[in-house]
Amino acid sequence: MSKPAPLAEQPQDDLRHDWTRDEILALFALPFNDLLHRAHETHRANFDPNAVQVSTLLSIKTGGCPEDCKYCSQSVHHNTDLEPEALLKIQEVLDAARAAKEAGASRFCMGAAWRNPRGRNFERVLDMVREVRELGLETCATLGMLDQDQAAQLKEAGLDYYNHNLDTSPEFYGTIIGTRSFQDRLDTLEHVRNAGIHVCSGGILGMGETRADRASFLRALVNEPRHPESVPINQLVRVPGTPLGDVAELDPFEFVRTVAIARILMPRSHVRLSAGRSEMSDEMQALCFFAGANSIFYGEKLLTTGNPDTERDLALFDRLGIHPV
Ligand code: SAM
Ligand code: DTB
Ligand code: SF4
Repeated sequence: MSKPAPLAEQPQDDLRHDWTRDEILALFALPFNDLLHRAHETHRANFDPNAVQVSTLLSIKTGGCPEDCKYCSQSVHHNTDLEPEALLKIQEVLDAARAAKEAGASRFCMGAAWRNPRGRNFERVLDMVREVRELGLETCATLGMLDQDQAAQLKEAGLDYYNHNLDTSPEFYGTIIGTRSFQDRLDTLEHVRNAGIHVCSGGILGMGETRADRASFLRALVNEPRHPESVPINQLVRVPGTPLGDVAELDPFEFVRTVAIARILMPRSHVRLSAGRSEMSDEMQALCFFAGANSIFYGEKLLTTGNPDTERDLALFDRLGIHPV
């Protein structure tokens, strides 16, 4: 039997890329049970409903970032307690990748607090990608903006996924980030797609955006030329010292609704229940899995903030009959 085409090349001709914001708002307006039922049916039709993909994150270069993203602990524009660190050595990254594999992760995601990668540091990241892949892990990186040539070099090194989030709606974007535009982000995603790397792109909920913004954010994702293969939905981690450090909490049901609608709009994408799980109850996470979330970040740390202990996650999987993949 011939090998199936890589995900990033599989046809999406049967999937919609022409959603309007009003159609998406109509999904938000459905009674909660009706919405969850529809999302779960979509989920079941496309995935094993009891399988959750697990990736482990490592911050390979921490803090000192010139960008001004208002949510971020790593921006030089904010006064957080974070100690900046230079780019890690390859050996340090490999040790962490081996440990992640032993703990059960199938993908290893390397994050750097850069506007964009450059020079020798980029060469070192290419080596990291090559060597992490040799350990038998899928590779993912999030390094900021990429040009076409950099995306091609990452593909050549064996990068499977590139994470670059739209973060929020085009309308709300400017209140959150001033140093790079929404279009810059779309351009990077185009370079990643052109290079044949799987796209991981999503955003953050709970930054003070409206429901209309959440609808418009999902619309921007789904109306891209291809649905991203992976869609991280982060709940804002409110970091003291950032401009969003004490923004009001989002209604948890609104978060679950957004996950459900991401599942309906992008039926074959992995929807990742990303940052913010430490603040979520087990019951809320279970609702998100029912609504169609089927991947998580696994391991005690995200990039600079906490994530549930692996024991808690494994116990939750066990209680729910979920198996990690
Ligand atoms: N510097 C690169 C960039 O921004 O493209 C890569 C790393 S950046 C930390 C990756 C993503 O993490 C951001 O786009 C944002 O969506 C998410 N993120 C960062 N800080 C967060 C926070 N406090 N709460 C939730 N998500 C956050
Ligand atoms: C994504 O969407 N979420 C991850 C990953 N992509 C790189 C990062 C979450 C960061 C949360 C805040 C922190 O730990 O610094
Ligand atoms: Fe820098 Fe990324 Fe944080 Fe923005 S989200 S400040 S680009 S590390």
